[in-house]
This record gives sequence, structure tokens and C-alpha cells, in this order.
Amino acid sequence: MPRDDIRKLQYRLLKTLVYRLYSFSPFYHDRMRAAGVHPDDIRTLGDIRRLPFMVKNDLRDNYPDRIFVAGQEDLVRYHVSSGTTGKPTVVGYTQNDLNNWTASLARGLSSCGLGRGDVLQVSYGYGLFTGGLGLHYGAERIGTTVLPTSVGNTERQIELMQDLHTTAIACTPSYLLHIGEVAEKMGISIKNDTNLRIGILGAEPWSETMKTRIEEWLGIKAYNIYGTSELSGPMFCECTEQKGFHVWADLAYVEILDPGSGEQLPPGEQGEMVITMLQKEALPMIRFRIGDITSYDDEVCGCGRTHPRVHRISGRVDDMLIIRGINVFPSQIEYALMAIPEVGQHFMIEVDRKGALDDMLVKVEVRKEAFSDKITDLMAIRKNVEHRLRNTLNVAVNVELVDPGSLPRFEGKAKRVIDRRKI
Ligand code: DLL
Repeated sequence: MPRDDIRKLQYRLLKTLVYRLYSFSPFYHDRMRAAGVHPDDIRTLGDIRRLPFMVKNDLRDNYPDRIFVAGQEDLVRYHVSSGTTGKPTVVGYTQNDLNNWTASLARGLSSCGLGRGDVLQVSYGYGLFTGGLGLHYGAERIGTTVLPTSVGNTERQIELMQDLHTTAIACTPSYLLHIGEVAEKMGISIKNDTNLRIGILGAEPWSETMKTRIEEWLGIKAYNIYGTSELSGPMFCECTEQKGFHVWADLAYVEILDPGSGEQLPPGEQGEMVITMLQKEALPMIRFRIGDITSYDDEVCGCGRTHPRVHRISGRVDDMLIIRGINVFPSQIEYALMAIPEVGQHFMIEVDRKGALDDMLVKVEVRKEAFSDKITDLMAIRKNVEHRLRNTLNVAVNVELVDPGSLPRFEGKAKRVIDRRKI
């Protein structure tokens, strides 16, 4: 659809949504009144800026379903977020909500080349987490054969991958690293001994250098998929151009804002992503401040799609570490480490306070091949890692090289930061 027509469609959908919520939802009605905005004030798409933000705490404060706009008899599914950073949030879905969610995944999976004849191993968790069921129904919709392995039981996953000729896998990047290692221990090379050619990877930040490593090591194309439970679950996926994920413009309106001033930023500038879901029924989300930092571009994609593209997420506002006054994202550390050939795929960040000073230690696995008996070789690698990290982060950090295989592995989202200042 041409961009102008997209904007017209988005405006129509926004206007309908705002009227519906003002009329039927006490929560949104009160919010809009408090912000001094009436649906009649929304005269252009740009007027979306007049609407108040929503944050995750709005869902927590109204736990479990007080701001749902549909009654329970109209709901066909619940998902519940893990609540690692507080009370869990509950998301309800009407049949239309599920249809739109499934459609967005069907589009995403076909845009990265999946279809009939493919076997997609869904190794995201099935259940309250949205990853498993979301990918499952999206893939079925386009005629792809689903192998619903869920997470865990990794050796069995690898056997099934071989026996059923899996061509694509959907899981977190950190779980795929683990699968690759376990396969090697079983004497199986994912690149040479399986049919795997596509990874649908997301649910956690991962850097461009990690992507290159995964692609080279496993012989696959690694596509980024993004979403949050509040938006429905995994929603937006990269196309074969791999230049960012397409945000389906008939379902969502994306803004990138300066986190301080709340002003909209132009294409290419990093800021906080804010999303309005234009067609959700049970739990509408207007200007949801997700907390993820990224940028967007509005070039028409090489694949021909006119949906805007959002770049790789550099981190969450609340994942940002402040080390001696400098802002550090764990993904910057990953980016620097994965560019060093002697470094393995796994690392842990430990932050402490020594006296008045923040102290950051990065534990880094060294590759088996780089391990030597000579202490001088290891010292040289450590110096190089420290140097690269200091250049990337603009702050000095301590580095400890550890044995291959000694750091924790993850089946779902990785937890690579221990911040003892918060304990
Ligand atoms: O993680 C939904 C999902 C499932 C996405 C499977 C992709 C694949 P939540 O558990 O609600 O939902 O967590 C959402 O995870 O705000 C981001 O901080 C992070 N996240 C998700 N995808 C990516 C990604 C699912 N591709 C939170 N890159 C989001 C970076 C991501 N961070």
C-alpha cells in the first residue's frame, strides 16, 4: 500500500479506537479527560501526540483484568507475563485479537522465506509465555509444518531436528547457542548434518555481531523477531533484507521518542519505542512506553513492503547500567565481545560497588581453540578484550577469562547481568 494510503488508514483506525475507548472504557475515558483531550481533538494522525502514555504499571495496578475492554465471555485466550520485574501482567484476547496476532506472524514468517514444505521447530516456551503458541499458529496459517518442541530436552530437540528435517527454528538466540553446543557434543554439526537454514530469533536483545556469528557457525540466516506480551506476543519480524523488523502499519503505529522530553525523534535517531495497537479489542494499548531503545527508518524496503522498519533493539531503559556515570547497555558489551575471534559465545556481567566506586567485571569464555598452556597468551587475550571494551563503552572494566563451558546456559531469555548494587 502506498505510504499516503497507509497514513489515511491509520488515522481512520486511530479515530475509531479513540472514540470506542472514550465511550466504553472508564480507564481510558478518565485518562483522556485528565490529559484534557477529547476524541474530537484527534484531527490528524500527528494528533496522536496529544494522547496520554501507557506504561506496564498500568496493567500491574489493574491486575488481573480491570482495564480489559471485553468481558470474559468474549475472551478466547489468556497469556500471563513472567513478572520477573514485579507483579505479572495478564493479557486477554478476543477471537479477532488472535486472528490479527496470527496474521502478523504469518506475514512475518513468509517475509523471511518460510512457507509450505518448511518444517518450523518452535523451541520457544509453550504456555503462559506468548512465544510458543504465537509462532505455532502463525506458521500453521502459511502451511508450514510445525514441530512444537517447546524449550528444554535439548538432545531430543537435536534428534528430532535431524529425523524430521527441520528447516527453521524459532527460539531465543541464547537457546540456539546452547543447541549448537549440545549438538557438537553429540558429534553433530548443525551446519553440515541438518537441513536447518533459518532462525527466527528474538525475545531478548542480541547484537549484530552475535547474528554474524550464529549465521557463520550454524550455516543459517538469522532473522530478528520482536514483540511483547502486551502487544499480543511476538508480532514483527525481519524480511529477507535483514535491515530491521517491519511494524505492520495496519495493526500498529510506532513512534520513537526522546526518553527525556517525550518529543518524537526523526528516522535514524535512537530513542524509546512507543507503540499504539490500532485494532486490539480486549486489551487496547495506546502509546505504550515499552521501555525498549531503538531507531526506525522510513525507506521503502528492498522487499517492496511499505510498513516502517525498526532497527535492532539496543536494550531496555531499565537494563541500562550506570557505571561511574557512564551509561552502558549489556548489548554493547556483547557487540564488542563477539567481534573478538578468541572469545566464545558466553559472558556474564557482574556489577558491584567498591567503596564509592562502581566496579564492573565481565567474565568471558574463551574458545577451546584459543586456550593454550601459555599464560602469556591468555594475558594478551585479556588485555585485548579489556581494551576493546574500554573503547566501546568509554569506561574501564575488569575482565576475567574463564574455561569454555563454565558459564550458565539459558533455555529461554538469558540473564547475563548480576548487579549486586541492587541487592
Ligand atoms: O518476549 C515476546 C516474544 C516472544 C518476542 C518470542 C519474540 C519472540 P515478553 O516476555 O513480554 O514478550 O518480553 C518483551 O522482550 O519489551 C524486549 O525488551 C524484549 N524483546 C523481545 N523481542 C526482542 C528482540 C516476548 N527481538 C520484551 N530484541 C521486550 C530485543 C526483545 N529485545
